[in-house]
Amino acid sequence: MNSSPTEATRRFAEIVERSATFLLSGHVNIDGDSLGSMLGMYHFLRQRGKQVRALCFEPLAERYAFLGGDGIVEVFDPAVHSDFARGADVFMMFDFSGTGRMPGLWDVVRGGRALKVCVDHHPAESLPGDLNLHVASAPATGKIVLDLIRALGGEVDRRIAEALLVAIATDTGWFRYNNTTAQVLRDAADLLGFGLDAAFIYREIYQRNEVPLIRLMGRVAASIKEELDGRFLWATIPRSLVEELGVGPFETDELLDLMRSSHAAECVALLRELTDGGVRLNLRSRGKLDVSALARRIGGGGHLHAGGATLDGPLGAAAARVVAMVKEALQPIMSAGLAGPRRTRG
Ligand SMILES: [Mn+2]
Repeated sequence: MNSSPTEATRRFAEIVERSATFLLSGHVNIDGDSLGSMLGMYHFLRQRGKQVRALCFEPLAERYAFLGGDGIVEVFDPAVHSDFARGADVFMMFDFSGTGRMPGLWDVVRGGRALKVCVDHHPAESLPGDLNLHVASAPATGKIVLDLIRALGGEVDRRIAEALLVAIATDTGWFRYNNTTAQVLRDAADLLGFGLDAAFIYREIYQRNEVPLIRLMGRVAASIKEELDGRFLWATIPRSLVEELGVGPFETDELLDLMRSSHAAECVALLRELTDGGVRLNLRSRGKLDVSALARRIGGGGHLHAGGATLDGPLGAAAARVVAMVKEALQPIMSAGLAGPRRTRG
């Protein structure tokens, strides 16, 4: 937060008290945390009788349809939303601080009268808000929102609980990543207590694969390259393969998880050729290598353990650049004996 967390929370409470209209925004390619934290705040503000609109930048994925966000979250359209954006009392952004990740919207908001509030947990060198509710230690932006609602004496109801559980569960990899603390599980237990069905939510979000995508994962897995004795694994997803197999829109988290399941891999990289000829890079690390720092060097960002960036094509050249960069960063860590295959116990 900009000052102390309690001071920032107090300022937010004042802002909610005196403001009537709120515009909320997720980031482009919205994920479970950005959407869940935004919807949690939406329902809380509506409880308080505020006028609220929530925006994203593409139709919501089917995996999040059960959250009921479809009738609430609107796809940003300058012709429809610019007047509201310019006239709103408060603008809030969830789970990101880079103003480039809300195409077209920041230019409208910046020129308007709204007080800007950034709610985020990603490491950032500078924050764009007039108030920044920034908690880098939070496991998810949804956790920041949960604490705000609690601090402001809001009533968590089933819809808020479901939205915030999705935010926290997705950002912790369904409670498997190392941001899963005892407090995370206590919060999740509280939220589940509102009558949520964890197995149903898991199925809705994670078990929606079409067979062509499973085939794609097989083909990509078969093509994985090993560097530095398997400490670094990487693979590419050419557009031609996606077309050949007839794969619809998809996310790459499962493939990254599969690659990261290797016992020796300290870092994995997946490069996906986009329809516009660009290349989306996703990096994952076990923690010795800060992949968000690497991603920032090439115009991206992320966390210590997960980073991403969009590069210029062609795919082969982008891959060569990334492989060279990761090897150069990983080599000294390995030579220092800090990373290596974990020994079998006994
Ligand atoms: Mn997040």
